[in-house]
Amino acid sequence: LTLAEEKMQAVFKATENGKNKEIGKCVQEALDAGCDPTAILNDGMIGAMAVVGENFKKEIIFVPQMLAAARAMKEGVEVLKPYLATGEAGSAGKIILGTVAGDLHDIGKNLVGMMFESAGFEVIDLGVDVPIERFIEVVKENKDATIIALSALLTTTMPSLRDTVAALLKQPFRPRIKIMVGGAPISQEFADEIGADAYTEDAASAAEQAKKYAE
Ligand code: B1M
Repeated sequence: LTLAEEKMQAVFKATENGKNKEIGKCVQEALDAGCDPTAILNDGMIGAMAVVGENFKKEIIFVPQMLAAARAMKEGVEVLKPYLATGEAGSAGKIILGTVAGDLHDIGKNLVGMMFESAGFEVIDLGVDVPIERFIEVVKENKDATIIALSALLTTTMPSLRDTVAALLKQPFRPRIKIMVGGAPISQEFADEIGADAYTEDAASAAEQAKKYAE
């Protein structure tokens, strides 16, 4: 193994094993060894999360370990952030972002928010488990917002995403708002079915799509 490969593996292991005190150092060392920041995110941390998810499904690990891995990933992303997000936030427009009601997963959403900011958007992040009424209230309050971005990570919260989109479509503010959706169980087909304006697979393509809307 080259030094870079070794450091990348250390990031993977620290994420998988939920080493939130060590991950920052691992990420920094991988950067110093010349690893590409996007590769550290995708192959290192997101790759490790896929293994964590698989091991959870097989009941090799349980919720506490999954939570620890999530914490470690968040710490790692903090170190990586300056290398991934380079743009100046605020000039491209305003986006309201959140994970739908019933769903507590926020790592993907946070990456999407980071990429939006990097693409020049101001992001109002409402967090996780966001009730439909809250989304509506915040869109009403922010008359200059042009995009609402919804994340859902569970097959069991796909109906919640559907309901949120349905409620947004009925609002008088609908014409000024584009509705973007995403998350692991979501597909283009599902997005079309529920009437969302756009589905994107990952954080980088979400930012690309938002930029197209802002043109
Ligand atoms: Co959860 N969980 N979890 N979990 N968890 C999954 C999602 C799961 C696939 C694991 C598995 O079984 N293999 C599974 C869902 C299965 C299903 O839906 N059928 C699952 C389950 C079952 C659960 C619980 C029900 C477990 C339980 O309690 N029995 C429970 C539900 C809690 C709830 O939400 N109500 C639960 C809880 C948790 C933790 C809280 C412990 C923790 C989350 C902590 C946190 O987020 N702060 C957690 C974790 C960490 C995971 C896994 C391991 C990792 C998720 C993650 O952060 N991935 C996950 C398995 C997996 O994903 N492989 C799993 C990394 C992240 C970067 O990817 O979020 O997919 P992701 O985001 C991607 C894209 O999806 C996309 O961009 C990102 C990449 O650039 N994207 C968008 C996301 N949002 C977007 C929005 C867009 C565009 C793109 O536009 C608006």
